Amino acid sequence: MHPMLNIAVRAARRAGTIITQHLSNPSAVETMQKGQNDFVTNVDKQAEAAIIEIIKKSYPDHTIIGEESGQIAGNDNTVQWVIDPLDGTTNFVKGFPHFAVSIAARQNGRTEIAVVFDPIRNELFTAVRGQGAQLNGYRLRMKDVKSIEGTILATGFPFKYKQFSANFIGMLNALFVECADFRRTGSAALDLAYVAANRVDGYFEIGLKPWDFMAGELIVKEAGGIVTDFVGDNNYLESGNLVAGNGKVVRGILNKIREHLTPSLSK
Ligand code: 2AM
Ligand code: CA
Ligand code: CA
Ligand code: CA
Repeated sequence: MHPMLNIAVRAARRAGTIITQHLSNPSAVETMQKGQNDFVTNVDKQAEAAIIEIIKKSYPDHTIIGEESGQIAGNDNTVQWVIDPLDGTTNFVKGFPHFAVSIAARQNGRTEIAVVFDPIRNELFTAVRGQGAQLNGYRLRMKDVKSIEGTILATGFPFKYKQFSANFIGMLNALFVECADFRRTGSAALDLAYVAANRVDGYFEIGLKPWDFMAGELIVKEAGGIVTDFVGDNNYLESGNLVAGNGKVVRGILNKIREHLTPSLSK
């Protein structure tokens, strides 16, 4: 196994254990408000600390960017770890059992390895650049879905960006004419992993952060899919607006959302 993937998997499993232990012991969970509709718990922080400790032990010089810790600069700034210790905190706080640990490592601006781990189902999604994506060791290959007709699409509501809610509802409305249905699971990392695993046919969301999608992006690409921003370019690292699926599904989504974009969503 790729040595960095090995470390990422070990760190994700350790974080997963911390999370599931607390799921069965809710009195030990302290929830704090970060912003409107935005929560963090002591478990997010503990899980992130455990991941950072494991990475630092093997790679003391690497730079780490975590949702809860921000950037921890290392001497070697060519390698960057991007981690979301608990993607789906709102689900976790409600006891809604759907969330994941997301860890990616980038070298010279390219994602090399990715892990999305669902500790409840014990599902480990991994990818190594150029070597494919796997779920629990089985190769993932996306299906050749021909259009968005009859598809199941995952998405997330722009809960932090209510100024886009009319645009977003417009997008849903336009897509709903052709697709079969939507899923809104509350974990962007798992949404992307599920695209790779053909559990949903496509995905789009407004305003993600790098740690939400960095691992899932590589898993989709290595399973044969593509990821774009809302106009089919690749400025999603800056904009956080993502569309994912096979080429035909992504094109279908882009065509439907086009008329509901504002200038700030057109990237
Ligand atoms: P988080 O749990 O790591 O914060 C995109 O939908 C991302 O937004 C999710 O993966 C989730 O990441 C985050 N998020 C934060 N608050 C949310 C909420 N109220 N509903 C859904 N997602 C939320
Ligand atoms: Ca969060
Ligand atoms: Ca997240
Ligand atoms: Ca998180």
